[in-house]
Amino acid sequence: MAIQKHNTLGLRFLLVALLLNIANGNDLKLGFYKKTCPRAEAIVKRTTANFISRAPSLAAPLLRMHFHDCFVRGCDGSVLLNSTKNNQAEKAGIPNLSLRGFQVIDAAKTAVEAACPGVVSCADILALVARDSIQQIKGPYWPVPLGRRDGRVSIASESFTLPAPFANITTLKSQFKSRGLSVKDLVVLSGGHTVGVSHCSTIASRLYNFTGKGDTDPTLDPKYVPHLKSKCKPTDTTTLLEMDPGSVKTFDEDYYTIVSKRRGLFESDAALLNDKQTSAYVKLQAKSHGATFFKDFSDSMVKMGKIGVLTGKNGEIRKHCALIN
Ligand code: HEM
Ligand SMILES: *[C@@H]1O[C@H](CO)[C@@H](O)[C@H](O)[C@H]1NC(C)=O
Ligand SMILES: *[C@@H]1O[C@H](CO)[C@@H](O)[C@H](O)[C@H]1NC(C)=O
Ligand SMILES: *[C@@H]1O[C@H](CO)[C@@H](O)[C@H](O)[C@H]1NC(C)=O
Ligand SMILES: CC(=O)N[C@H]1CO[C@H](CO)[C@@H](O)[C@@H]1O
Repeated sequence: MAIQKHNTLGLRFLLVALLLNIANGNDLKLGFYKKTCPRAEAIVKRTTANFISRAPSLAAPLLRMHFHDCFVRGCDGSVLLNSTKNNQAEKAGIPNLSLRGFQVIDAAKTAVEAACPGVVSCADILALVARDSIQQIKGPYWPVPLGRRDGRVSIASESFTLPAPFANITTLKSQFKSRGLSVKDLVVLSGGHTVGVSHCSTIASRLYNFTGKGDTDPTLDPKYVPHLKSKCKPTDTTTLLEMDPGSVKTFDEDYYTIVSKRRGLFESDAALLNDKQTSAYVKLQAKSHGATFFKDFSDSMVKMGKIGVLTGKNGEIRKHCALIN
C-alpha cells in the first residue's frame, strides 16, 4: 500500500517534471542533428553569411523574427506560416509590420532540405539564422540547442499578445514573466534595439498626440523631439527611423546610452527607466560601455529560444517553412 502510494506520487512527479521539461525547453540539445544531418548548422551559417554580407541590414529583422516566433505560441516557426483561404496567419497581424527576411529562411531551408530532406525544422533554422546573422555583424555569439519541431497553427490575432511599443513597465514585465523570462531578460533583450529601424508611424502619437491633446510624450528628451519631428511628419507611414542613429547595423551597447539619455524611440524603451532593476541595468551598461551586455544577451537569447518549444513527437518537420505539411 505504502509502495503503491509512493509509486503513484513518483509517477505524478515524473509527469509534472516531463510537462515542465517541455515547457522550459530542456529537451533541446546542442548538436541535435549531428547524426541525422551533420552539415545542417554549417549550411545555415553559409546561407546566412551569403545574405548578410550583401545586406547587413537584414540581421535586425531576422533577430526580431525569432523574437516574434518565440513570443507567440513558443519557438515553433508559427511566424513563418502564410495565411490560407481559411486562416489569417501571424504574418497578417499588425505587429508583424516590417517583418522582413523570409527569403533567408526559405533559402536556408532549401539548402538544408537538399542535404537531408525532412529532418531539420523551420523553427530551428530560424533560431540558427538569428544567431548567425547577429554574429555576422560582430554581435555576440550564443549556443543554439536544437530539436525544436514546427507547429501547425498560426493565428493573426495572437500577434497582439506581443509586447506593444506603447506598453508600460508593468505590462512588459508580466508579458516576459508569462513566457518564463525575468526582469533582467526584459532589459537585456530590449538591447536588441541596438540594431535596425522603426517606422515613423510607430512613434507618431508619442510625438504629436500623446494624450489626445496634440502633445508630446514628456518622458522623451525635449532636445531630441525637434529632430524626430523633422524626420517624421504626423501622418507619415513609410519613413524609417534608425533605432540607434549612426550605428544601426552595429550590434553594440549604444542602446543603453540612448535610453539613459531619454532618447529611446518607443515608450517600451523609455519604460525601462521606470523600474529599479531595469533602470539600474540601463545605467550600468551605459556607464561601463556594455561591460556585460554581450554575455547577458547570449544567456537571455538561449532562454528565449526555449520558450514553449515542441519536441519529440509533437509538431512536425515542415517541408516548406511557409506551409504546414
Ligand atoms: C520589449 C518589448 C519589445 C517591444 C515593445 C518591441 C517593439 C518593436 C517595434 C514596434 C519595432 C519596430 C516596428 C516598426 O515600426 O517597423 C521593433 C523593431 C525591432 N525589434 Fe523590438 N520590441 C521589443 C523587444 C524586442 C526583442 C526582445 C528583440 C530581440 C531580441 C527585438 C528586436 C527588434 C529589432 C532588431 C528591430 C528592428 C527590426 C528591423 O530593422 O526591421 N525587439 N521592435
Ligand atoms: C507565402 O506568401 C508569400 C507572400 O505572399 C509568397 O511570396 C510566397 O510564395 C508564399 N509561399 C508559399 C510557399 O506559398
Ligand atoms: C500599464 O498598462 C496597463 C495596460 O494598458 C494598464 O492597465 C495599467 O494600469 C498600466 N499601469 C501603470 C502603472 O500605468
Ligand atoms: C488626437 O487624439 C484625439 C483623441 O484620441 C483625437 O480625437 C484627435 O483627432 C487626435 N488628433 C490628431 C491630429 O490626430
Ligand atoms: C510579411 C507580411 O506578411 N506582412 C504583412 C503584415 O501585415 C500587414 C497589415 O496587416 C500586411 O499588409 C503585410 O503584408
